[in-house]
Amino acid sequence: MSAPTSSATLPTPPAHGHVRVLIVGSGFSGIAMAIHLRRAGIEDVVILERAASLGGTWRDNAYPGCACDVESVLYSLSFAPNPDWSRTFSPQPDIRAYLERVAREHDVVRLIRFNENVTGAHFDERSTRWTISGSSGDWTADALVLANGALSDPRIPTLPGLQDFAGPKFHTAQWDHRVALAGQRVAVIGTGASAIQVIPAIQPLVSQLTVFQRTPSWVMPRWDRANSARRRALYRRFPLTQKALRLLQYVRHEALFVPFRHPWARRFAEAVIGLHLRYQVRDPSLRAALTPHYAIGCKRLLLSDDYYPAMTQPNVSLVTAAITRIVPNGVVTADGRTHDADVLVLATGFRVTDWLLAPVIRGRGGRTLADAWQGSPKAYMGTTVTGFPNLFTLMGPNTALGHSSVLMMMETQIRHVLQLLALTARRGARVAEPTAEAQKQFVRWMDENLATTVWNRGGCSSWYLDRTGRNSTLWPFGVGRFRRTVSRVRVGDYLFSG
Ligand code: N01
Repeated sequence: MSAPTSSATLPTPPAHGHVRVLIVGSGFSGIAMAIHLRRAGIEDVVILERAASLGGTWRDNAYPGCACDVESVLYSLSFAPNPDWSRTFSPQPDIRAYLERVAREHDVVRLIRFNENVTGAHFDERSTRWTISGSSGDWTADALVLANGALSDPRIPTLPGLQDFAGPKFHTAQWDHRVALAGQRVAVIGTGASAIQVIPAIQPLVSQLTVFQRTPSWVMPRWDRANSARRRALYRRFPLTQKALRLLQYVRHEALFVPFRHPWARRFAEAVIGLHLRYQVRDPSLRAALTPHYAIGCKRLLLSDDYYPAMTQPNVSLVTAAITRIVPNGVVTADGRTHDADVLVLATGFRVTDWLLAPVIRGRGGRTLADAWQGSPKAYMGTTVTGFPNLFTLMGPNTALGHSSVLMMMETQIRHVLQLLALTARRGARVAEPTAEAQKQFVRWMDENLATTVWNRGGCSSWYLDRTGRNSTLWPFGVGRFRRTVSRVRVGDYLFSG
């Protein structure tokens, strides 16, 4: 782990009152933002967290089998390498413990106000400050950082009869660990990233597992391994070895991006990854049902060594008929069959493009983010929004990736935020916001570069596209391009005032 930030005598922020920077959320983005602010000498910071502990998506997603699908050496904060990762792709408890440890070592836990749900925020043009309402009262802040994440609000499907199901039912992000699955008949709805981790983890326990698939996923091998004690000792003793591996992994992931942009490489990738399915699933009808009919990458490309083998087990059945309704004892499909179940697991994803805080964040003229976005989130460099001075959106519009670690994107955004805050102070101003023209041009550049990609044209529907049909989620290039584009603030693109 890295050397902690120097001073250990940070004052605890007031319960309410004024702070320089207020951060919403204590997941990876919120914690990293607070640490980087501290390192830049800005210690007057508070983090509002709606839950009772930190960790964001890695706190909430505690379903069996939950792990990161990016190698842990790459899925680490740049300033906090961890020689003790247990596996190549570490499981959720390790990732959550890592983030808690980093927060503790850098002394930012004391900045967090737990159980504080943000209910709204508005920018006061006279004082050039934000007023933020939490469940226990109000704060004011010079800058407001939204670090509340894209994968924090579960999408519960609107299936008729869902509320009538007689047994336990829960979303993967709200797993009920009190429910013993041993010997139960379990139905899993969904076959995305969460489902393919849950299914092999619970298959050996349950008596019957029925998997409801609407669209099959492309699944490539993960080649996950335990990190031996010797390997960990090597990383501890010679940190450069882990750094070199991180660099290698970074380059390999950047290469993974090629098939997403170039059809010839995509066809090659489809052929190679198709072999994984062919090798692991021998039954032709099951294999046919698991074969995707859209271009690889259109939906998130998944990694698993044990999903297909689990699907071939005698206690597992794959249902591809559409779900028509839920009844107290199971799931009814369009072919009229009732599939009995004692427990219902909703692996149905998240409300990624809905931005739940958008209707309650008010910028200049009282306009909300929801008004400004009209169902399609837009931000300059994914980070700042015209008409919303000193508002920062970590993991904001068009900053997600389908091929590498989003932590590198988020840390680049943080560099942008710090530079902009310093620049604002140097110019004797109080707030900064992108010009409408700069944001418009940036968004146009995103749209033009996404228009012909597999994410927009790959023949699937995915959560990358918002309800207007625009891809407001993904960055269309590699991580390196994001770093080069976003980490340096272009002064001419900003208006400074106050
Ligand atoms: O969600 P998803 P997820 N009836 O939206 C199906 C991250 N993540 O939780 O494809 C029937 O991918 C839906 O079907 P379809 C990662 O970024 C990361 O699995 O829409 N089915 C789909 O199969 C990931 O991409 C890790 O046709 C319904 C599934 O539910 C993101 O989280 C690990 C339905 C939803 O899949 C989301 O993954 C896990 C309905 N009414 C997750 N509604 C890491 O390792 C939905 N579905 C970092």
